Amino acid sequence: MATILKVTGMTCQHCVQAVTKALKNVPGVVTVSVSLEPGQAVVEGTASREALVSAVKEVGYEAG
Ligand SMILES: [Cu+2]
Repeated sequence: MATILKVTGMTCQHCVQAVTKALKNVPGVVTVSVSLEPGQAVVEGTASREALVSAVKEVGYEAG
């Protein structure tokens, strides 16, 4: 099941990598695809949307 998050605050590929890494560390996540433009993350796996959003916030970006 894919979860699509809108991610704001990313300005470059470094940000994309930081968000990708944070999401991959959430238990239950299988694959992560983050794009800068538009700011979005597509996450496959069993992690809850809530857990994904808080992982993104922890590294300094906004997600919803
Ligand atoms: Cu950046």
